[in-house]
Amino acid sequence: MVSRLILVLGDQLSPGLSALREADRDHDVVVMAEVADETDYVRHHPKKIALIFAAMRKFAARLRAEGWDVRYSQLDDTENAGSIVGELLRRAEETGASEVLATEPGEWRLIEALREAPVKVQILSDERFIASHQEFEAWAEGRKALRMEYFYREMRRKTGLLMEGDKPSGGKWNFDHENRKPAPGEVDFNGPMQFTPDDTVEEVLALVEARFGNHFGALRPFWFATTEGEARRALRHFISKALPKFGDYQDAMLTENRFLYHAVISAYINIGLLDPLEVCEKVAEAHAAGDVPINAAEGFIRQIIGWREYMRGIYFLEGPDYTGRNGLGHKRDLPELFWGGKTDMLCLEKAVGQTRDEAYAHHIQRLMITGNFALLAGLDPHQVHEWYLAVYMDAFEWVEAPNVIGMSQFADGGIIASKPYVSSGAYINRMSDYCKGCTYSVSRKTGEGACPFNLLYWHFLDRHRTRFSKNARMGNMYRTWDRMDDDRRETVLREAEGFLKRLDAGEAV
Ligand code: FAD
Ligand code: DLZ
Ligand code: SF4
Repeated sequence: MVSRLILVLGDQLSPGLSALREADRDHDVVVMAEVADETDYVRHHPKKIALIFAAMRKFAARLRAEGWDVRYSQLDDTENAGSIVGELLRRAEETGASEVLATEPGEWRLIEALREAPVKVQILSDERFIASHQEFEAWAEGRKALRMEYFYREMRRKTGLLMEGDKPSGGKWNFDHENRKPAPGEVDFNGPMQFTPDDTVEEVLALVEARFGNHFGALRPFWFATTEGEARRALRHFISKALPKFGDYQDAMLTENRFLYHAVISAYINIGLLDPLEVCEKVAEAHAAGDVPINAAEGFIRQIIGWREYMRGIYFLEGPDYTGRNGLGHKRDLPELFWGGKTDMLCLEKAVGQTRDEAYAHHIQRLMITGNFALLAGLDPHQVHEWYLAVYMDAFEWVEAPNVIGMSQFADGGIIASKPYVSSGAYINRMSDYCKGCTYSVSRKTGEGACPFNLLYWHFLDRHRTRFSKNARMGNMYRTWDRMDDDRRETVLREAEGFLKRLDAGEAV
């Protein structure tokens, strides 16, 4: 007699998942399902769907080998109900189970669907994180500003990572000011470890090609890790070959190098193939062994126990309406260039092109190229959010939305960022080699061939003067703008308007 169904979602592929730990292998049945509702709620990149399906199928095989009864539905099964709740109901009828045990999903949408399901569902906490919801709420309680840095220090104390007693290793909590070197001339890292597709992956690739070949994004070559073992090898490769220089070049961008010294493990952590705390422990060990400098180890660990945990905390603290926020009232539709439409802006063309090919772009490309452009141009933050959720292989709403709505688009009114992440072309030129090959001229502020970032930057500041001119961190920017003579300011605004009109008209810009 089957007692309960144990739901395992496509981003819950961890052997230590709370629902599996609570389950009884002899009486409970694991339910895993590839379903149209999950592939279609945004038009996911084909590589992302393939990664999730391949990793799901292999995780199901692993559970079966460990003695679990797994009912797995493939997307093209004729009986497939098309949604997670539909599949649970079908399996309940099939097995006679009357109760479901689930680990909390990473999206309000699915949490609500489970809460409203016409079957009893017990939702357990997702314990694959360092801070529980209650801990984050307690930290946030009564604070005027929820700054990541202070939360991060709590997480350092809690985990003991890079701590000497109650003091941070190296005498400082944060080595960020050592992590802003511009793009290096040469990169002595060949990129993330790549894996040749086996039969399971090939089967999934054929399915995804047939069903989702018309989604934005290249499916092949497909080289991602799809098991815990492969993901661990990819992590070891990163730690030994790239991590020592991760800190120095974290913010750099290069036309011919898509990965620089980045780990490319976010998707593996987010779907459960790697455990975030274990990843950080391995990094701390490499530092203790003298193989990795403190600025790299601290910079990396901060991203995971700081930013990643903090983003999740904000998502669950702020509630289901977070993705609808639009604090700056931006309404412009996402232009075609985000879907690979022609543009002369080389930085954007490269960031979007790489996203199409790899379902990956690193942090500064997401923040200071596509995100910066979207914010300066006043794009509707919800459309921007849906774009990021669709195109990146690591995108799940709990981590994507705070990064996009909060950090990148300032649409949450400043909960996450104390000032908007905006820049003119000068920043992009300093941190990358894009401008050298661009049709636009980064040094031109107005006139024929002037870099659009230069025009839009001032247009943004000018149109949001009431909101930002009192912000202490933006005073210098407004003073520079105010020092320009009237004619120049007028020219900048007129040319920026002209650019936005061409964008709205669907012209290639
Ligand atoms: P590395 O640069 O090597 O960093 C190491 C790890 O730190 C990452 O694997 C990731 O787990 C973690 N990390 C770093 N920065 C962040 C951050 N801001 N938030 C959460 N974790 C972080 N990350 C996602 O996992 N999913 C997303 O959907 C996502 N959307 C983003 C959207 C925008 C607009 C921005 C600015 C950032 C977004 N990020 C997102 C954060 C970050 O860009 C990615 O985690 C990172 O690029 C993943 O590549 P990597 O593994 O090579 O990371
Ligand atoms: C992203 C995704 C996709 C594309 N497909 C599935 C699927 O078919 N079955 C499944 O269980 N999960 C999938 N996922 C991941 C879910 O969308 C994810 O669990 C929720 O968004 C919560 O984070
Ligand atoms: Fe981008 Fe402007 Fe540089 Fe061209 S000149 S690559 S548009 S920042």
